[in-house]
Amino acid sequence: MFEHLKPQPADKILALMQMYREDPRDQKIDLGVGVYKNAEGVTPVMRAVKAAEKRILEEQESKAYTGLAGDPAYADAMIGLILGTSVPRGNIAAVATPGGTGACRQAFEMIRMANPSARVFVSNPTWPNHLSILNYLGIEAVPYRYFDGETRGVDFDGMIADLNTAKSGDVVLLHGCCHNPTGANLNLVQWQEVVNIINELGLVAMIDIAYQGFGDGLEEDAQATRLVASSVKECLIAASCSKNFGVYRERTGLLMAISADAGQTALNQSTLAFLNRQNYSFPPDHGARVVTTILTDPVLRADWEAELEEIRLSMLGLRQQLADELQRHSGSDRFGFVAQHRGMFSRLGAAPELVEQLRADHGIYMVGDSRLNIAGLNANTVPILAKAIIDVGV
Ligand code: PLP
Ligand code: TYF
Repeated sequence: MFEHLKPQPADKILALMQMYREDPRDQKIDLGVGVYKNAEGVTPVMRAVKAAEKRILEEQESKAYTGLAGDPAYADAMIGLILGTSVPRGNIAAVATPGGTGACRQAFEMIRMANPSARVFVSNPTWPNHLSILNYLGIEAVPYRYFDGETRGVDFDGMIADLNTAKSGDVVLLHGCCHNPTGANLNLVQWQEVVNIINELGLVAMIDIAYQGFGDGLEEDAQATRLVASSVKECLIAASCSKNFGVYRERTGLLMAISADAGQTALNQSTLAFLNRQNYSFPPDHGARVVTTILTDPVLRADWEAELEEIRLSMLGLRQQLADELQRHSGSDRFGFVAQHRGMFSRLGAAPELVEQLRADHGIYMVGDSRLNIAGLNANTVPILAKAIIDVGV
């Protein structure tokens, strides 16, 4: 049987991570995979996470199964964090999932179950896993214009024109904040226009939110998601705690299905539980329990929010420093977009040969589409990167 297997394409981001590890040079800089690193290059366990884990270790009395949806307290806490009070709780079905990837996967399966002919409109570019999972499930992905290669902002006219080609029942996948891989985001006026199209054409909104708190702040980063969730008829939200709680390997995510018709919620909830059961029965609990412990304890929550804010501000500081250095080296404002982008990533808009030259000649690793992870930098490496970017001729 196994001889019939064919090699599958590798994940380019994970392959780059491996290549970096194998590079013997001392001066190498890793701007690849989207993992937060502090100025010392360490991905720390957040203080509130450590404290919550200690408490769980001391107080947890059972590791018996939770439920197919995970612990309901986790869903409640996460719904509060992401949606606030923008949507009545009775309209929201929710299940814990293994990470944001698991939430995306379950969302796509639910879409296919409900409407096998639905297409999913995805930003061009988007997170590669969106495309590979859609492809694996046999769901048609339709790219909509998103990144403007000239301004390095959003090509909003192109986006609107492409979304207007969607048909009733199609799904529009949007990044709730901190777009991966570009760093370019819509403003709230533009989000409202997207909502109008979704409602006019009878589309289904799907939001992937993996970086809440990494852009403009916890509340600010949730605004677009709240706007969409409270204004459309049907909406899926795939959320990840990997980044904002730093619990990457614990696999902690949540999938919500929101319906303006509260009567639909019970069926949505049982469908999500069914999908969990088909794929892995019970979702992972440890990370979810840590997150619930933090969000429901005022002291831990305040400490988590403070540390998250430090992380956010450190990335903003690095963005500004990089933009300033690039301005100095290039004598122009053409890299100003680096300070405008939000989240972990910026897409430089450099040709693949130049990205390769940065790796080969300077030991600087960024993803082939010229996405760089801002958190991979520190105050000492920013000038090195800026000089290298100008030297190779970006
Ligand atoms: N969605 C986006 C856009 C991402 O960048 C990520 C990456 O971490 C995820 C979802 C899912 O992350 P995880 O499965 O590690 O929670
Ligand atoms: O885009 C990133 O770098 C993160 C991490 O298969 C990631 O989202 C990358 C690839 C992958 C899973 C997660």
